[in-house]
Amino acid sequence: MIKIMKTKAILDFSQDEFLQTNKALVFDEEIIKICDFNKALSEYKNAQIIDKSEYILSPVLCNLHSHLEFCLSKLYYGDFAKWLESIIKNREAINKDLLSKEINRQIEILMQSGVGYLGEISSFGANLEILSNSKIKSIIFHEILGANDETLKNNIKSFEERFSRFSNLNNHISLHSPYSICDKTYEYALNFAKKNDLLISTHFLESAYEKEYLQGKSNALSNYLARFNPSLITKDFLSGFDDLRAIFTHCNYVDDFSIFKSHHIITTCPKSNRFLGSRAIRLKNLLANDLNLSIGTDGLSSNNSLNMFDELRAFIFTHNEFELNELAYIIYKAACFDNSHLFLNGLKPLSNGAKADFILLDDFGYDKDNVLAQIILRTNKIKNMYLDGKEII
Ligand code: MCF
Ligand code: FE
Repeated sequence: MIKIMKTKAILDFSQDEFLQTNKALVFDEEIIKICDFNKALSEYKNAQIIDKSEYILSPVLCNLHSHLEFCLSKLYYGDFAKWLESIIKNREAINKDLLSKEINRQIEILMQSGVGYLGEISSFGANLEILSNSKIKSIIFHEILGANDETLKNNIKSFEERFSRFSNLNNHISLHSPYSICDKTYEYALNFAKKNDLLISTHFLESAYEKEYLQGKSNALSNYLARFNPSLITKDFLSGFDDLRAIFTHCNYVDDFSIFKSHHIITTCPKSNRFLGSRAIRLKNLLANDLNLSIGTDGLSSNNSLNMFDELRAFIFTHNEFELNELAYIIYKAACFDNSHLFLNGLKPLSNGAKADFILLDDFGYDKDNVLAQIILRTNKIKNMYLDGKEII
């Protein structure tokens, strides 16, 4: 059945005038169009009318990097090397039932904060069944790592089993990071991505320790990693990613972003970076290279909340090199528009034929120049979420 939703305004980032006031959205399972309410009424006489004229309609938010499996981990914050040691120690001691309950609770928190699209790293498969039954739309990045040939051999078996466990999931790959792999792990992951035409996600230059380690220097990270008998990769880490649909998370210690290709996506997790003792991403350099920015919460393993509005607020506080309203536009658009094609078969959010996935937000009564900053600063929960044209919140 066709529905006409009357709104206060629609945030349509395909337009320079992104704030489309007093518009209606016409949709069924998919978006039909955005137009004036009266025009919609006369064109679709039998449509169901939904009055949301007090609210602002926005595409759903996309959190492109999370680790729900680590949501019970109690870890050391403030120093990346100590944090890594604490997460590896903590891995064994997680109760399965408690973990499943908490993953479900955290998905609810994500959705209540507007997240309809989730890029989820799966390290050991504890999130798979839950996400295969969840209403949230997810891309699963199955993780592979292995610091030497022997470890890789064992890890491949588990990776391939996890990868094909749920065929209804949107299964892709994550190569963990440059410091947790050897040449064979790197080749295996990149070939697997190429062969199966997959998205590939990886953590890259997150900490100063990592950068030094890759330069062959010794520090607290290299001292800790030594116990895994690692063989450093001999290739330039980025060289194999040129033709891949790759997502690089963190990149805090990249200065020159021309090392990436224009189809690459860079995800930043502002709170995680602050909590693990890293500097913030050089956002001006990233934007100067016209790269696609995306935003992630990371897991509760390096955060205190998976509420996406908490993350957007933290973004504003950690990037005071930008004027407030300018930054609000960049990050809100990054969160709800720039990467959503990954979940929409390549279509843009709210465009004709795209799935009718959107949220309704309180209107705080500010004009166009200020509306996004106010939404980011004042929103804790959304009013409604529609996925595939159905109200689910
Ligand atoms: O993004 C953060 C920090 N950087 C790297 N890894 C993780 C993050 N949050 C969770 N992780 C996981 C990662 O997926 O920690 C483990 C991996 O499984 C560390 S290496 C065994
Ligand atoms: Fe991560």
